[in-house]
Amino acid sequence: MTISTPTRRGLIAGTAAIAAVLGSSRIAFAQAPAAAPPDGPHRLPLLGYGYAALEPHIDARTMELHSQRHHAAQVANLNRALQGNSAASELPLHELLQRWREMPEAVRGAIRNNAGGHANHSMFWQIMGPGGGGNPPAGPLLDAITRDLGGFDKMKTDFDAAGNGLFGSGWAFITVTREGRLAITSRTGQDNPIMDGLRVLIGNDVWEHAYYLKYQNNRAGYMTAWWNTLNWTAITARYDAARAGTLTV
Ligand code: MN3
Repeated sequence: MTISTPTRRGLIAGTAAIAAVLGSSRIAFAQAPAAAPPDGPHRLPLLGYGYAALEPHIDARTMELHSQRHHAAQVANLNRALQGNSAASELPLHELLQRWREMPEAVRGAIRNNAGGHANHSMFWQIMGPGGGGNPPAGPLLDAITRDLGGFDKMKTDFDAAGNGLFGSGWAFITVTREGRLAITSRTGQDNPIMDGLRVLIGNDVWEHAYYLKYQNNRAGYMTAWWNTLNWTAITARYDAARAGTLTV
């Protein structure tokens, strides 16, 4: 069946909203290309904006595939890995990440990769949005960027260097402490600083699936353009939550 993108997007958003009310993951994925996941505690979050909202910096097709195929598969695989493990299933995602090394050996790798990917992508969708880049940080967050990262421009340069310096797939991050201190770091695969007891302010996905359709092998070009997608209102809320001790993933 061929239907227009806006219609299909509406169906996905609508069914996901119904599923949120009914608590059924099967309904959430009924119209999505990804296979229906096994029942489990984790759900694919809604983007909160359309697939085309971040153009021209990130194209609509990439956003659709990235969220509805790549992220959806990680949620499904995480739920599958947690089947039969009621204790781990009850853990909030950030606690599961902090304790992945304690998981049964048979599912430890799957939990590490898919819980990491679920957290990373959930953060990633949240910190981007339409009209990004036009409302730069101010107040305590800007003060912290100046104090800890040498200012806004140096932050961008050093963050992009961290992402461009990764061999293969991974993420660049800015971590934030309970005291509001910031630091730039990176991880390979779907690992993240939450696994080390830290919290993430922002992160950029430098797996090729995040940029290859539009940028091909030009990771640096993608990373430069990505700053134009950031929703600094959402990021400031994350900063405030980190200092209040309520930031999770
Ligand atoms: Mn990704």
